Amino acid sequence: MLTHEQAHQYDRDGYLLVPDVFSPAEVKAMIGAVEGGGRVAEKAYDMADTSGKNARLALWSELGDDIWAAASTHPGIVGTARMLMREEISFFHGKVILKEARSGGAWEWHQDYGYWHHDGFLLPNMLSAFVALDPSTRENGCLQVLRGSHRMGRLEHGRAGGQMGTDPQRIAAVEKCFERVHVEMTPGSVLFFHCNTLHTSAANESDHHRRSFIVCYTGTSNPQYQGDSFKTYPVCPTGAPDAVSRFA
Ligand SMILES: O=C(O)CCC(=O)C(=O)O
Repeated sequence: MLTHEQAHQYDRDGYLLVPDVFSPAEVKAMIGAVEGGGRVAEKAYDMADTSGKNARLALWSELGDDIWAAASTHPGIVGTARMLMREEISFFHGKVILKEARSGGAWEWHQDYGYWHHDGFLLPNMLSAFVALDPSTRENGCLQVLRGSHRMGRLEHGRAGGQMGTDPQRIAAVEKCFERVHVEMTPGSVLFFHCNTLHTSAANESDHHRRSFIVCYTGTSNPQYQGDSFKTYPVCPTGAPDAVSRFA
């Protein structure tokens, strides 16, 4: 159950870290699914950072019917996301980020709404839930956020390697005004962050993988403009609390 203080923190900071949403057994099952093929193997591709290293990810837009669907509908995530967004929510997409030991590339500074605005979403009432599958540390390239930066609204994004990033000059100025936080996470914890929160992560130079599952939601009332019509999304179902471990 989310406290009033946690909701306030999210509104103020643009992110909220919730420990131990998933048990060690559930994390082990998700790691098994990363290593065992299935959706992750089918969908994985590289995304070059500005140094030419590759951030690797597998992304899908269908909720599906596997361990990732169970994780995306986990009551600890869906219930919290719904309360943080103050409305009914819909599943937008899920992705596994494979930042592998010694090879995983960086993510350039960006806002998720920098991408999703171009997908036609009219409102920045969207959120990501980042689930740590390995310990996520400074050494292996944990997520970094600028605390409170969501309050600036959407910034312009341009090409940054194979990614989209915010203008480096603008970021240099913004960084002087907002605290940079390295979000170190234990496996099973979840970082909820607003779609306009600026975030980045460094390449993984360490000997330890940094893998994560990120599930993204949009407010069900958020219109997505597509050509001359609007796409609507069904309300995200809430699954059974133990659904993830059933895939172990
Ligand atoms: O996993 C990371 O380090 C960053 C991923 C990210 O920013 C994204 O998928 O938008």
